Amino acid sequence: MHRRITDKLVIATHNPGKLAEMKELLAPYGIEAVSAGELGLGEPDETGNDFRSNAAIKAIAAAKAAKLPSFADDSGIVVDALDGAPGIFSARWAGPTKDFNVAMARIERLLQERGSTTPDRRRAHFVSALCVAWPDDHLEEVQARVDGTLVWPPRGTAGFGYDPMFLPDGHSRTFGEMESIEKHGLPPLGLGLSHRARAFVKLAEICLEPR
Ligand code: ITT
Repeated sequence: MHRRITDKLVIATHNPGKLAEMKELLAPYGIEAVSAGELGLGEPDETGNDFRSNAAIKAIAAAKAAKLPSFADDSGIVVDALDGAPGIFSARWAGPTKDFNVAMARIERLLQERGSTTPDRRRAHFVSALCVAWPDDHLEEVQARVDGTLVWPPRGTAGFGYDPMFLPDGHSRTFGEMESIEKHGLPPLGLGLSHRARAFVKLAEICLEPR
């Protein structure tokens, strides 16, 4: 049985870009949200082998610490020509200073080394695994992806992480060139564009009611 989110929710992320998007996605549902940072919660080690298990690790740790239902996202970019890298290590490729210009340049260097210069050899997708965990161990889990092509040089200053390099299929502007509302691509603009918005639509279907 799925469980509805009815009361206060902890957003279990320390990434400000994600936090902003997760708050925007929740806004129409009238759920009071507080971030892990505001509650002073620590960051658990992400020891899982896939996005789904890392999202669960983060949501469960926050639910236990805050004694409240907690909402986590584990996400990343999967590059076909790099055998799926950086994948679950997407945050780590930015190093301790979280410099995504460095991480994007590393992807580009590796693509050049492999001769991946044409769009068909620069395919990638973002993945978002979302997990809501309750203190009594109940979990709700969903996952979604968005496919696209990697461009160089990066374009745009909106968004976060790898957004300036990612051109979603069917669009002429990168995520870095889109306002967050366009990146979400939710009605009336569409039925969900970004990996996170698409996963959120699935979560909303099973756990949320519009107010
Ligand atoms: P939390 O674990 O605290 O949520 P994090 O940044 O460490 O924050 P992840 O382990 O899930 O989160 O790493 C995901 C990385 O993938 C993130 O740091 C971004 O660089 C990248 N990423 C995920 N979603 C993205 C998006 O919508 N746009 C651009 N980059 C994204």
